[in-house]
Amino acid sequence: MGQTYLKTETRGDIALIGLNRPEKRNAISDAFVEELESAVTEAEAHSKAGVIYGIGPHFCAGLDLAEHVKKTPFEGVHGSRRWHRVFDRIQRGRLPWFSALHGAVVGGGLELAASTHVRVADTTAFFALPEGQRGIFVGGGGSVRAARLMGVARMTDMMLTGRSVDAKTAEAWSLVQYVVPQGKALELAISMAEKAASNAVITNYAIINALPRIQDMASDDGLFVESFIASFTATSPEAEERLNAFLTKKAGKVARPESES
Ligand code: 1HE
Repeated sequence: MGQTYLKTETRGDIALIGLNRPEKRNAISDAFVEELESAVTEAEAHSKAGVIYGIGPHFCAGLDLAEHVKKTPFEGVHGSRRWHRVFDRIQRGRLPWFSALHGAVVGGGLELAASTHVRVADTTAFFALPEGQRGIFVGGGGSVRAARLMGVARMTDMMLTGRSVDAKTAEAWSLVQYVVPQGKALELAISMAEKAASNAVITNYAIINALPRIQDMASDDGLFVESFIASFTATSPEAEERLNAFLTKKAGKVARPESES
């Protein structure tokens, strides 16, 4: 399939997906989200981790409002469910996804970022949920994912007041895990994706699929499920090989944090 809204490439084990509609600030239309789904499917077939980033001055301006004004209510439901399907494929699929964020990360752009597993913002990034001003609601999973990341009180504030928050605040709110100088987010996201790609595939799968589900369970249920996943991963041939590599001093030790070394 030819690419209209994305620029994709493979670098070793890493799939890079660039949102590539800069003239519309990477606003996401129906065709755009479908192209994203195809790119994720392709990445799952050939890569071990992925990075999503924005091309142009912003990461993503969210829903394509020009397309949205023309929708009937039922088309809107289908549209939202399509976003859910694609973003769920990212969050609970086969690959760990890293996002590199700069400029506007707003509305559906924030929902897309929230479906990735590790978010790296540069200092130009700003975060907002302008749905209140537009007379709409989040429809790309934000009420579940973004609310769980930052807490429902902060999300309620953002949606009611139109508050825009900077990268440092987003980090303090757990909306992003890293803040780096301007222009450095993609580099860090790629280097972390490379690290994740070197993990055991089964462990990565368990991390991205089990952790969010266990979060939704009662503690006792979560602990029970954890035991099965722990045993299933630890008894895999790959785990045996990796454990023996450590015991025979062929695998690296855990490093101290850089600031303390
Ligand atoms: C768009 C969109 C869009 C820009 N849909 N066309 N999202 C929003 O409410 C955010 C709306 N956008 C903005 O506030 C600003 O565009 C930005 C802060 C992101 C960037 O500002 P700037 O000065 O760099 O760009 P610009 O001049 O505002 O926009 C450039 C063009 O992109 C312009 O079109 P042009 O034909 O006049 O050149 C804009 O109209 C166009 N554009 N954003 C369509 N979003 C699943 S539910 C999710 C719900 C939501 O995502 S709600 C939030 C929607």
